[in-house]
Amino acid sequence: MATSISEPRSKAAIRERATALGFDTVGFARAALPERAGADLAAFLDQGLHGTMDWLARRAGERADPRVLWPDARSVVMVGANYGPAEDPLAATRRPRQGAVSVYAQGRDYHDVLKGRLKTLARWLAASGGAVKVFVDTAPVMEKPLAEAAGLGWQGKHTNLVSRRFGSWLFLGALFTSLELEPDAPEADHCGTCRACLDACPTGAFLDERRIDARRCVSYLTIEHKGTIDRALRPLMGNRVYGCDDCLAVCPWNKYATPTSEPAFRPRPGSTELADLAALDDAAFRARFAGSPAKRTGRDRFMRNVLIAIGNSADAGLASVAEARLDDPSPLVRAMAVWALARLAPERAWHLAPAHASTESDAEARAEWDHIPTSQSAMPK
Ligand code: B12
Ligand code: SF4
Ligand code: SF4
Repeated sequence: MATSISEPRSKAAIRERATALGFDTVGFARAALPERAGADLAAFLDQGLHGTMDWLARRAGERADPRVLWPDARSVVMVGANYGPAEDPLAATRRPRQGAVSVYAQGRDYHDVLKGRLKTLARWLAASGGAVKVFVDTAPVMEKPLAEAAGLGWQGKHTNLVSRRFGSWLFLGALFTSLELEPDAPEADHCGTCRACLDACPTGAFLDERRIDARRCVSYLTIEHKGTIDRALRPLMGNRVYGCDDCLAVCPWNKYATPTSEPAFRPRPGSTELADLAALDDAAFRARFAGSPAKRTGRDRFMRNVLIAIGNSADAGLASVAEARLDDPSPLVRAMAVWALARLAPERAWHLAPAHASTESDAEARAEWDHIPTSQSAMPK
């Protein structure tokens, strides 16, 4: 049943409390989405643009309507946390001997940081009546259209929320409540004729304005996708080993952004040299990325990404690093090591192919060996 708001849980008090907890922007929306959001989600899923992210399809009804997810919900408090980088993220994509880790994954896991704060806010709110639930990223909630409705920003042509104050760099979180709170005015679209983000995508993942084919997005490929990566896409990924920021980084609204003041979101120390990353075994990977979003892929998928970056480095000095992974316990890693070696030192790969191909037990890793020409004259010069 809906509850009426009474002091001290006014919007001003909620905003003040959320700000004191470290959120940089706060807005209010009804617990409802424009019909378009559900229709767009259905079209996205019908066209298979979500790839293997079956979890997006599984609870689409709840995603498209907050009241299906939680019938008591009346209002949504949307919060944003600024994770603005101190350095242009594109600079990292121009250092081929290093792996570029996207800005959101360089610090502590934002899920933990935001959820902890939202839970504190929720306890405070619930203490004087009204039920509450909090969500960050992983629940079936469409956070971007809700944030747009709450006035935090608008969904730019790259589909992410853009803020006039923080540019592309806001993490989003949602607090659903049974309280009736006056919604804020939605933010208008300020993209105009700009299309910088659409043109910046290294893999051509945008079908149109605000329509993304996630299967081509480097963020999906490096984080969500489990197996080997399409041969045609590998060269386009450059040195991006975890996520991608290109479409976010080129947005002109970033000129108003400021580096985050939250220590948890600042880059953690640790080498990003590809040679060092490629040397991580399971235990070293866990130690290096404990508490970071990057731990999500696990060592083998991360190593797949590192080997693709090595293959794209055009640095023959890294060929021995790829060769050292040819006998890795993970077939996925072995497969990408073959690809990387063949890109950097085709002759060496050709010499090793007969022995390895005949003993390789994994079909996908063997298929990578099979791509190496059998005749030396067919080798690239
Ligand atoms: C699935 C997902 C992904 C997938 C799919 C991306 C996507 N755009 O959907 C992948 C793995 C590729 C991904 C990548 C990234 N993600 Co992500 N992701 C999500 C997640 C879990 C769900 C998003 C979703 O519902 N997608 C479904 C599709 C249908 O939604 P959509 O693209 O927004 O589609 C809308 C538009 O098409 C839109 N639309 C709006 N106006 C108009 C107008 C017209 C004319 C049309 C045609 C359509 C249209 O309608 C649809 C619904 O509103 C959210 C968290 C959450 N629970 O919301 C985080 C989230 C969106 N991701 C986030 C981030 C940070 C990223 C990355 C930047 C990470 C990185 N650096 O690598 C990249 C950015 C890639 C990109 N350009 O989108 C943040 C974004 C914060 C923000 N400021 O917007 C979120 C909100 C997580 C969080 N809590 O902070 N992500
Ligand atoms: S995150 Fe990178 S790959 Fe994905 S849509 Fe944006 S620019 Fe393209
Ligand atoms: S880069 Fe341009 S088109 Fe893309 S979100 Fe920013 S303002 Fe909009």
